[in-house]
Amino acid sequence: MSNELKYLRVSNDAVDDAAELQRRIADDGYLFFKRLVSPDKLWELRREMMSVIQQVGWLVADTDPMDGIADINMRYTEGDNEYSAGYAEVYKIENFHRSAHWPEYLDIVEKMTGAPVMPHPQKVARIWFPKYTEHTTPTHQDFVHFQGSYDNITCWAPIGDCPIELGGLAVIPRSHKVNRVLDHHFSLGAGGLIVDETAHDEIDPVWHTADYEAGDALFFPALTIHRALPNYTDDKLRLSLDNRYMLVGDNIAEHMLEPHGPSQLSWDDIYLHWRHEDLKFYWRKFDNRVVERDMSYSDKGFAEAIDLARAGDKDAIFMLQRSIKNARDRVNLDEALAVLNELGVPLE
Ligand SMILES: O=C(O)CCC(=O)C(=O)O
Ligand SMILES: [Fe+2]
Repeated sequence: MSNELKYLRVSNDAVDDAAELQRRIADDGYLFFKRLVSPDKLWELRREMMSVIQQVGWLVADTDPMDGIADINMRYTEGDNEYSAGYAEVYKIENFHRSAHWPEYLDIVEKMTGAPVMPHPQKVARIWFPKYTEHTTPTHQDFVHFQGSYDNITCWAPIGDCPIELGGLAVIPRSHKVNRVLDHHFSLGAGGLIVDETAHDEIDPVWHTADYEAGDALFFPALTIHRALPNYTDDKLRLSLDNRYMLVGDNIAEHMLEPHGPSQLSWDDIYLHWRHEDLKFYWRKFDNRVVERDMSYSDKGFAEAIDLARAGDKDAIFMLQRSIKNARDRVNLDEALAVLNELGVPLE
């Protein structure tokens, strides 16, 4: 592993010791387990998801879908309509949603929080193309995206093996101790918001990650600073889960009751061909407090992008072009168009 990256501490020795897990997550701001889930369950999920990914044309035809060999002419990401078209097919897979409810994940989140928990309705899969590194998920705290409560726990898990070069997740241990949401700024990467981890004296910006294997899982609360590593492989897709868990009865932001935005689907679209009923609208049985989504983080990012684009920043111009081309970020679309016209840059 390179000098800048250290290995995550493995907590398998404490899986049955709730008090110790609570101490470690409070101190380190994360918990990492090897093979928390039987790898076979992940391989099976991978087969199902990668087969759909091949059907939508993102894998090289006639290769084994398990190898995840990407057609690199098809590099798309969140925010592109082409990404949404493929992601929607993956997002309909019942077992993908069910995986967030696997008892292995739920039990350990209950132990580390010491309370009854449930998965957020919104599940997230990431399908990451190789050599598309400028779109890599930048350094951030999850609260700006998922909101609701600082007590939410994210679970990041590769669907298959994910060695460092495939671009897994990295965290800064103890960074949650800042105990507040830091200033995030415009970024081209997924989520669109970045924080400068070096700008805060309280944070020692040492990044920790792993050569992840199928079944491994990394958990962290909503204020822990993290990012994805770039996918430097020549031709491999990175496929992973990042799901969120909440304390039953806690606050949940309204958008987390909806399917993940890039899927562009409604729950009825998603449920159309499901074989079981138990997970359909399961959250309605729980008495959680729904709170309004706070748009200030993304609004600020967009306003910064407008200013940066005016100053000629290529990433910001690209983002504005993309939001016009995909014409669904209705927010501020007119402003984006005006800036590009002003600059005389083409819309694509
Ligand atoms: O997998 C990624 O690229 C981003 C994941 C992430 O930020 C998360 O799990 O919260
Ligand atoms: Fe995140």
